[in-house]
Amino acid sequence: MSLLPILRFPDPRLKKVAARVDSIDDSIRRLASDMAETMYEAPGIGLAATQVDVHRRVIVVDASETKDQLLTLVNPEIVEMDGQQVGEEGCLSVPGIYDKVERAAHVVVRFLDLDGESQMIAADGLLAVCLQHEIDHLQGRVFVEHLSQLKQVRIKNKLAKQARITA
Ligand code: GNR
Ligand code: NI
Repeated sequence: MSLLPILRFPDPRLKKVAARVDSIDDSIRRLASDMAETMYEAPGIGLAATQVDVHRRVIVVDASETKDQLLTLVNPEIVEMDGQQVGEEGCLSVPGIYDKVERAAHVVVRFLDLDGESQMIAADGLLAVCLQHEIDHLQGRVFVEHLSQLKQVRIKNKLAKQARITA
């Protein structure tokens, strides 16, 4: 078990498109376990492999109050989406920044579990938001890219200033 360092926006590595996993081996299981540990420690409700600079299609999520509903999804794919919801989002790669993003209200996601079995999950509310947010990361998209260009410039300036203060 180890904590993994999380890339910070606008690191260009956050733009990489992750490759699908074709065999679930011990390296994928170790990655998933380290990602879960990193997510809980942060703390966050989801984490995509992209954020820890591993460009494979693996995400972990736990949007439960009790933090005991870990889901590990390999090769997640949205197979159904409908409705809309707008919620305040944050991201471990964009610390201290929160803004409203429009997402589908309901999604059905197909994925492989760590035994390589095909599974489906239907989600709405925060879990649906989180799944869309994480699957975006695997495509190289960070939530701030859903915001206006002006807001993105302000966010980059704010993060650059924070980085100077903490340096
Ligand atoms: O911890 C997180 N909280 C969150 C809140 C609202 C919408 C999405 C998220 S995901 C985020 C963790 C993260 O950055 N995952 O990529
Ligand atoms: Ni994120």
